[in-house]
Formats: sequence, C-alpha cells, structure tokens
Amino acid sequence: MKLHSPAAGATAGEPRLVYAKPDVLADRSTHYCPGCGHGIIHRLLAEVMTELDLPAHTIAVAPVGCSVFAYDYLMVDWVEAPHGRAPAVATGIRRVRPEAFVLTYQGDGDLAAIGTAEIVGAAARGERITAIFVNNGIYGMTGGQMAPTTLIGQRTTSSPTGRDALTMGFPIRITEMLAQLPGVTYAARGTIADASQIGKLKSMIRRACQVQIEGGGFAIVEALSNCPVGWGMTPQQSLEHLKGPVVKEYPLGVIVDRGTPVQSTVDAARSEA
Ligand SMILES: Cc1ncc(C[n+]2csc(CCOP(=O)(O)OP(=O)(O)O)c2C)c(N)n1
Ligand code: SF4
Ligand SMILES: [Mg+2]
Repeated sequence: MKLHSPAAGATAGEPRLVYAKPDVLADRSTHYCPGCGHGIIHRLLAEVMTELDLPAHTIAVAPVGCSVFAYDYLMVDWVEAPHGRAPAVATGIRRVRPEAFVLTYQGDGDLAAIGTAEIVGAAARGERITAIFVNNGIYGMTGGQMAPTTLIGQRTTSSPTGRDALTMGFPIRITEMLAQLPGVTYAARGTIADASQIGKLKSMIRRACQVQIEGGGFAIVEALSNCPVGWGMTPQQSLEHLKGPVVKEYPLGVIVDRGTPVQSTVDAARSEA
C-alpha cells in the first residue's frame, strides 16, 4: 500500500503526491448520508491498518446499524455479526485464529444497548481484540431513536420532547465502565469533530491496534461521531454540537493504558486495586 509517494526522486517543477487513498479503502461512493462521520472513521482505520501492515492478516466483524456495510468499504476479510454480537463472534475468531488481527466495528445502539452483555464479557475476559465504538448518540439506521448514549434533553424519534432522566435514565459512559476491568489494556475516547481531533483519534486507533500486535488484552476506542440526519442538523451544526454538549458529556482522552503484554496489564490492574 502506498500512502505517500517518496519525496526523494521528485525533481523541481514536478508535481509531488503528498496523499493518496490507502489501497485497503474501496474506490467507491458510500451509502452514508452527507457529512456522516462513519466515512472518516473508516478512512482512519484504513490508514492505520495500512501503516501497520495489517490488511492481509485482518478479520473484522461488522455490526447492525448504518455501518453494517463497512465490509463494502474496507477491503479485508469480514464476518457479519448483527445485533450486538460482534465481540462474541470476534472471541471465536480469536480462539481459532490466534495469528489474525481481529477488529470489531460497532455503533452505540449495537454495542451499548443491543449487545451490552457481549462487550462487557469480551472486555472482562481481556480478549485480544481491537474494538472501534462509534458513538453518535442515536440509532441512526432505524430512524433516529434514543440510544443509551443519547444526551439528557436530546430529542429523538422515541424521545420527541427530549430525553428525561426520570423516565428514561441517564447516558451511559460505557468506555469508562469497561476501562475499570483488568482485562482492558487500552480504552480511549476521541472524536471526528475537527481536523486536529481527527489526528488525535487516529493516534488512539493506532495505539489500540498496536496493543493487540504486542500481545495486550482488550483495546477499545470510542469515536464520538455525528448523525446530522438523526440530529436534525446540518453537517456543520452537528460538528459544533459534537464539540460542545457531546464532548462535555463524554470527555476526550485516554481513559486507561495498562501497557502490554497481557501480564503487565494484569499487574497494573492488581496494583490499582
Ligand atoms: C435485537 C435488535 N433490536 C433492534 C434491531 C434494529 N436495529 C437495527 S440497526 C439498529 C440501530 C443501530 O444503531 P447504532 O448501533 O447506534 O448504529 P448507527 O446506525 O447509529 O451507526 C437497530 C435498533 C435489531 N436489528 N436487532
Ligand atoms: S443516518 Fe446518521 S449515522 Fe446513518 S449514515 Fe446517515 S448520518 Fe450517518
Ligand atoms: Mg448510533
């Protein structure tokens, strides 16, 4: 794969290629709505996997939700595991293919609601998988219903007057919850809200992939993303909303990094206890 053409060799006056689409990213339009963050996260994954030479060794697991068709865009081997079961399916793949790079990609409805048990179980077991968790605060695919991650006061099609904590509960910071588990080597939250944050999110995804390569346990990156259609906003408004109320509820940064390999993760967790 060639991300960057070599600067060396370009002679004065010749155009120099500074960026190219990673080969692992399919050369096709996506089905995502204009301004949707899923495409940015796909690109970051494609760049990181390419830089770490992972595509040929990768088995990825796709969810339900708008990213169900991730397998049409990232040209690696995929298994489809609808209804929140990606971490369970990834666990099976891990056990039978110990040499593979195992990746899951899930939205917040899929991971934090429909498949809560599976993500908690995989994290508790310290499964050596890399999980990408796209939190856009809503069930995008099915028409914008409330998710566990929906903000208090946020209007959705199933909370038309705004989410009320008294009757609908509070948003779940699931990545912080998972980070408490000793089996979790790395947990971080980034966002696609602007160019500088996209760079930081890429570093988090890179670290989460390296953890697996270096023999660490479970690694998760939550990507705060947008759903302009479900939020009833323009793409630009949705990015401002991300930077404001969404980041206030879901703080950005590395939540835990216990180091690799697995034994050091366990030792670090014991010393925290
Ligand atoms: C057990 C079960 N309940 C509900 C559905 C319907 N369903 C399909 S996708 C989806 C929402 C997924 O939302 P999310 O994971 O947040 O992804 P997004 O579309 O927002 O990226 C739901 C509820 C389902 N497929 N299975
Ligand atoms: S409904 Fe929302 S999450 Fe789904 S593709 Fe459109 S903008 Fe993206
Ligand atoms: Mg969602």
